[in-house]
Amino acid sequence: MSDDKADVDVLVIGAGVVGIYALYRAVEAGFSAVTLEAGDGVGGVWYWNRYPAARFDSESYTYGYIFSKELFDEWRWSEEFATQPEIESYLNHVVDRFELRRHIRTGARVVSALWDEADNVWVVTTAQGDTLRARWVISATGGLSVPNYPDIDGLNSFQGEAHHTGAWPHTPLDFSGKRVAIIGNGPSGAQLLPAIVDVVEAVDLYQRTPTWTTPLNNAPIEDERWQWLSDNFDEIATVLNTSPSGFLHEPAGKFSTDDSPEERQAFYEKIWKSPGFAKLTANYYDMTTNREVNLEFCEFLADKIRKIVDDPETAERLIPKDQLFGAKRPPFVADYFESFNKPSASLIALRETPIVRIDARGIETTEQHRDYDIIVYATGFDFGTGALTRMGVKGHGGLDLSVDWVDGPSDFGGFSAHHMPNFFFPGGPHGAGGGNYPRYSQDQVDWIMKTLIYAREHGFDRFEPTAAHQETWMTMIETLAPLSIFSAEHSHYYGANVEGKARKFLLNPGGRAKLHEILDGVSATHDFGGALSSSVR
Ligand code: NA7
Repeated sequence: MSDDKADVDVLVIGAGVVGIYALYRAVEAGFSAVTLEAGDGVGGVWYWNRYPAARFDSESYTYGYIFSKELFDEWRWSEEFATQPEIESYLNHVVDRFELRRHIRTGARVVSALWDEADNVWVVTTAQGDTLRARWVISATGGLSVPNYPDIDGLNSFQGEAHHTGAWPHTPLDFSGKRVAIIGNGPSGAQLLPAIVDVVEAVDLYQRTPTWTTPLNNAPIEDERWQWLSDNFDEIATVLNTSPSGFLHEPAGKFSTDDSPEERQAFYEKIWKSPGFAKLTANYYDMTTNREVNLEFCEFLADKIRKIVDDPETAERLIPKDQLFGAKRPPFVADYFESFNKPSASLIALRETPIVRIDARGIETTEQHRDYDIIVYATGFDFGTGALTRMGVKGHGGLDLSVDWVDGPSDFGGFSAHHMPNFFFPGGPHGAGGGNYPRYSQDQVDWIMKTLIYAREHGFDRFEPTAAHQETWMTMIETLAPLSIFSAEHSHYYGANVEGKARKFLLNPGGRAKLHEILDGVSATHDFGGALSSSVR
């Protein structure tokens, strides 16, 4: 019992990468803490996304936690980019290693969170009807946690197996000899296709918008590499904690104009062979700001696709025609384009032949009907706001967060909102910048936890960003959003993939630098510019 009004000091919602970290920090700081997790196990996206070949495309040791050198040393990742089972094991290991499991209640989906003004607590209720009263709520419910299903006529009439990549069954699906449809070619669909193409009878990839998929360039982590990582932990942690991207990739250190046209082609070849996100973070400085340079790189990538894919018509359909590299979140996957050379794989270009309906047997496009045993929806998520607006959150005066955000989210720091006192949502809308998600969320959790500790020490029990704080933050977002590389308005970063969702930029275009600048400004005064107050009058 935290006090006579609250059952618990800190209530964390979600036991994914961010929630586990928030719980660890809360317990470490001496707060009483409970986590409510909807799934029957911990891991968040790494619990739900268990489709074949689901894996990191950030390097394992840069995505994993870096708050403990002991943890870093004792968990040896097998690959530069680990697969889902290994990641889920890792997160379970962390929970046990730091004795967090006793704080976590799984199978506890939050269905309402009501601010009780009189008692200065949140009253949080689960689907089972359990209620907890918490002084502070940290909703680590994830940016990519609510699956988005396409709005297709007859979707529920299919009689075969149908699964979303983000809500994959625990019993492994047997693809051998099956006729399979994959709808969607983002990172999830692109990972799945090469993993099943050799065992299925047939697999059709339904592509709406082509993507600039590039090779992941994964590798096992050999002893020597592991030793180097361990020996250099402090330097690595410093880079991950301070670099704009939260990655280790060595910057190119030059602009495109520093190289001749021939040198640029050689450089692009090197980039093609580099790991994961290095294609963005280690590319020319002006790759993300100079359209001509970006188009030149796109032409290089288009040539790669033409060389890889045997059928010229399929190759042309796979090449994005009006999309800069990085404007949509690019998949980094091995053997994606190569898969289309297998006799079992076909590409169905939905811009030419849209889906008309799904029926009991399969999918009908304007061109033909195809029968399937399995349909996979790799159609992404209700990004950023999906979980928060479905949780029945009501703040000051019963203000419903889903109503307040009907035109898109307004927030402060990507983790708090005016009218929602004592309610934090690290990793939420405007939380991530163009970089390594856990590193951004870690910054937010650290600031939240510092604030809670400060509040405890200085007699405050309320935190609510003022309207002015929120305006400063949102002005930054709106001013910089058009300059962001992720500014393709048709992407999920604008909410464009969800039918009826307001179009609003959902990342932090100012990155870590702006986040810290604005947070430091707020915490510079004793009461955080009026954000901190006491309910005791
Ligand atoms: P993404 O990246 O959002 O990709 C979803 C894919 O599904 C994308 O190709 C979409 O096409 C496609 N999609 C969505 N709705 C439809 C409909 N109605 N019809 C056809 N195709 C559709 O999700 P992922 O799961 O692949 O990746 C999510 C995150 O995981 C990613 O950001 C990384 O952080 C890792 P579109 O491009 O919208 O035309």
